[in-house]
Amino acid sequence: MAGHLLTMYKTMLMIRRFDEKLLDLFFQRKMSGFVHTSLGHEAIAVGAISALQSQDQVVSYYRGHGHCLAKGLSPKRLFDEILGKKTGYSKGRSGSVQLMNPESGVIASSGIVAQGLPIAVGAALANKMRANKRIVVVFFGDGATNNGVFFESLNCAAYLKLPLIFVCENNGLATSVRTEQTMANVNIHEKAKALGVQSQCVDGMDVEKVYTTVRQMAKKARADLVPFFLECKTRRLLGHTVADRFGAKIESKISPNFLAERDPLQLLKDKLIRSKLATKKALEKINTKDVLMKLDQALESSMKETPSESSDAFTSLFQDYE
Ligand SMILES: Cc1ncc(C[n+]2csc(CCOP(=O)(O)OP(=O)(O)O)c2C)c(N)n1
Repeated sequence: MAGHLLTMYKTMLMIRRFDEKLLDLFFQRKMSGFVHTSLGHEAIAVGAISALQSQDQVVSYYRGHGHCLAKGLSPKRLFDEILGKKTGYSKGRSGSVQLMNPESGVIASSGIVAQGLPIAVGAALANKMRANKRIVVVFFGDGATNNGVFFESLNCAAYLKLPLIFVCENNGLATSVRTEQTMANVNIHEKAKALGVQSQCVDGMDVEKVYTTVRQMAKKARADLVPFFLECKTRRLLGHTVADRFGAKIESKISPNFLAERDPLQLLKDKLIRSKLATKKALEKINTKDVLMKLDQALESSMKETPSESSDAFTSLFQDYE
C-alpha cells in the first residue's frame, strides 16, 4: 500500500501543478479559451481512476484535466491540445473543455452540463453487449444532478443493468449558486437510490476512501453488471473558471480555512509523513524532480509545436472508435 499511496500522491501533485501552470499561461495571455481547474478535486480523479483496470473507460467533463492525467494521458500532449497545437490529442481543436483520447480510455468529455452521462450509458451498454468486462466511470458536478438527462441516464443504467459508476464531484457550487439554493434535498446520493442505483457518499478529500469505495463498486459492477453511484464531497479552491473572481470570493467566504484544514494533497502528505511512508525530503523531491521538472519540459516542448490551422477545423469529425 505504501508504494500505491506514493504513486497516488505523485499523480495528485501532477494534477495540481498542471492546473497551476495553466493558470500562469492564462494570466500571461499565452493561451486562449477558458480553463476550469480541478484544484481541490484531485483526490476524486486519482482515487477513482486508480481503482480501475487499464481497459476501463472514463467519461469526463469540462473540469477534466485531472481525469485525463490520472488515466495516463501525457502532460505534453494535453498542453498541446489546450494550447491549440497540431500535436494535441484532438489536433488542438478541443481546448481544455473537451479533452479526450479514446485510445487511452478517456472516451469523451463535454462542456455541456450532464452531457457525459448519456454518453457513458451508451458506452456501458456497448460493453455489456460485447461482454468485454469493461466498466465505465463518468464524472460530473452537483449541478448536473438537477438536469433532466441525469434522471434519464440513471434510470436507463439501473433498468438495463449496466456496468457503470456515476461519480458526482459535489463541490457545493454550480458556478456561483450553492446547492441549497437549487435543491430541497442536498443529499445527492439519495437521488440515485430513488432511481434504483446503489449509492454512497464519501469524503472526496480522502483519496484512500475514494479508492477503496470505487474498488469495491468496480468489482461488483464488473461481476454482476450493475451500476453504482458515488457522491464525493469536495470544494474547489478557486472560482468556477480562472476568470471567475466573483466565484472565488464566494468560495473563500464559504470555506475560509479550507486550504489549511482540508486540502486533499496536504492531508495525504501529512498521512505519508505521520505513517513514516515517506520523509518530507522525499516528497519535496517528488515535487521538484518527478513533477515540476517533467511539466516544465513538457510545456517548453509544447510551446514549440505547430499551431493547428483553421482549415483543419472540419477534418476528422467523424471517426469510428472501437
Ligand atoms: C446544459 C448546460 N446548462 C448550463 C451550462 C452553463 N454552465 C456551465 S458550468 C455550470 C455549472 C455546473 O455546476 P456543477 O455541475 O456543479 O459542476 P462544477 O462546475 O461545480 O464542477 C453551468 C450552469 C452549460 N454549460 N450546460
